[in-house]
Order: sequence, then structure tokens, then C-alpha cells
Amino acid sequence: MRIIDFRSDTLTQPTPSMRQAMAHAEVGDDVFGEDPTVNRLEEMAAECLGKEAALFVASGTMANLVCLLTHCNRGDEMILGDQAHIFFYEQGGAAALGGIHPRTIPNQPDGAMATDDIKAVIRPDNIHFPRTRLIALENTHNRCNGSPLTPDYMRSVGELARNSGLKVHVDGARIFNAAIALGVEVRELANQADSISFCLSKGLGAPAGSLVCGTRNFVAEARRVRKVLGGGMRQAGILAAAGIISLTEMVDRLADDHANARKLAEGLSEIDGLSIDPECVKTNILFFEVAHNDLTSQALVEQLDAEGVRTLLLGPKQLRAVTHYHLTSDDIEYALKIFRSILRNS
Ligand code: TLP
Repeated sequence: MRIIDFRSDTLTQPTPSMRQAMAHAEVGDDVFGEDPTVNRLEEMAAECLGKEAALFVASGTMANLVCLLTHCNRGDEMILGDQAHIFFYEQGGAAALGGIHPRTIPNQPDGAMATDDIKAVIRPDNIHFPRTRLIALENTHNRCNGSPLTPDYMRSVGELARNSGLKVHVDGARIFNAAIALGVEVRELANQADSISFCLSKGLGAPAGSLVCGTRNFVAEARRVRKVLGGGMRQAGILAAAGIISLTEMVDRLADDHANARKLAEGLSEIDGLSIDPECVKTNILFFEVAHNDLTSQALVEQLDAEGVRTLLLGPKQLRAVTHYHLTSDDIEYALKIFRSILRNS
């Protein structure tokens, strides 16, 4: 059966050139700082994001946790959006392992937090209060339609943070999607961040791995935190080799994923019983609702699944679809046909 898998861009398989590079990677013990392929990837990542240094870690979750634990002490507070991946999908790891107190404020539909809202929750110096230490942003914002945050917005938050003595962390799991969607250099989206993480294993196609980028001092501390979390990966150059291909061969093609996501959204918006505003789709993630009295999202997911079209169930009416490099424009048309026939018969 033809399978069209929209569940996540994390499903992407390494490309043939990644497998080649992995097979031939020169490796060493990375805990000793002796893996030349990891070192090269870290240098490339730092250069690309305009930071002094970078650190290769196992996953996006580990990248965020390492950064939060490096910035904050126990009892410190971080300000983040109520839809943030860090808040929603990372087991509250910052609180569980670091004693970091999350202060959430609403994410706007475009993934931003209003700067006035941020300002309003920064704690004054008072013996009763935790100390506000950090503002965490997410770019693109997964649960907010994969929206990209603009350089202007990043600047306004950076300024507010500096004026208030706070640090800024950016969960940039899909920061390259943001840069491509906005037509800016990725470093323009990183320049306000004291730390920024990004993932190789989503739209960029590597089998595993994320990078943490920041100052040399920050990354040296982050390296200690990675070690205590069990993230010293030894001959990790096998993985880093694929990551180098991600950065050299897989960035520009993200524009195709965005075009496919838009095409899918436009097609879905024309189907009676489904609801989505294609204008909201700026990158490769789209959310849509079932607007049909006799159909739940669960039933729709199951019927799609039976036809080989896989989507992610998010709520009683909500589903998510993500485009990636295994999906072509033809796949989108094929999937739309299946959507149409299920909705017609419901
Ligand atoms: N997101 C995954 C799931 O966890 C929901 C997905 O399929 O989208 N930050 C952001 C913004 C993310 O979207 C993700 C993964 C992560 C961090 C965590 O990355 P991993 O899965 O590598 O730990």
C-alpha cells in the first residue's frame, strides 16, 4: 500500500549521502574532545548561527534541558509560552531535574508572547519570589501552526531581556524552516539568543542529534551538563557525519516542504467537513479541525490510516500534518483524494 506519512518530520530517513558519510566518518572519543567529525559539525553549526561555539547533543529535548540547566539555578524562574514544546512535551524536565519554576504566559496564534505580557511577569527583587532568570522562545513554534518568529520580534524580546537582566533561550528545533520561510539568514534569528538549540533530525533529515549554540563559556558549561545527563556519546562522529550533510545539502530544500504544506492546506480548506485557514500555514506544520457532526478526529485518523495516510491526533476535533522530504507534490494530491473520498462518505 502507498504510505503517506504526515505524522512528523522526525520520521525522515537518512539520505544516501548521509549513509555514505556515516560509513566513512572519521571518529574519536568525543568526551575527550577527540572526535574530528563532531568537532567539525560543532564548528559549522556555530559559524552558521553566528555564535562562538556549539555542542552536539542527542536530541532536541536534551538540547533544551542542557540550556535551561546551564542558565538557571534551582528555584529560578523561566518565562515561556503556554504552548511551548518545553512546557508541553518535555515531561517538565526543567522542573523535575533542575528545580526550574515555569511561568507561562499565553502564546499568540503566531507563536509570539506579547512583550507586555512578558514584562508584566518579570519578578521584582523580593524575598517571597523566585528569581526570574530566563525567557524561552520557540522558533518555528510547533503548536502555533509552525509559525516563524521574525527578527524584529526577536529583537524586541532581546532588548527587553537585556534591560531586565534576563537571558534568552531559543528552542530553534526548526530554526532553518523559520529562516527559509522568512527569507532571512538563520543567524539573524539567533543574534538575540544567549543560547539556541536546533535539530538535525527533523526536516534536515539526519537520524539523530541536535546542536546547542552560544558563547564559548556557555558551551563549556553546557558540555558539563550534557555529561551529567549521560549525553557524552563517544564515537558520535558517525551521527555528526549525517548532521554535516544536513547543513550542507538539506537546508534549501525546506522551501519544498513549505510549498507542499501550503498546497495540502489549500486542498483541505476546500473539503466540506474540514476547517483550516491556509494563510496560517507558513512552514511545514499544519493543524486542521474536523467540522463535521458525525465524524471525530479519532475516526478520521483511523480511516485515513486504513488508506495509508498517517496523521497525528491532537484533540477531539484537531489533527496535525507535517510535510518533509519523503513527501512530494504528487503525494499531496494523492492524500487529498483520500481525504475527499472519506469526507464524502461520512
Ligand atoms: N517535536 C516532536 C514531538 O515531540 C511533538 C514533533 O513531532 O514535532 N522542540 C520542538 C519545537 C519540537 O517540535 C521538538 C520535537 C523538540 C523540541 C524535541 O525534539 P526531540 O524529539 O529530538 O527530543
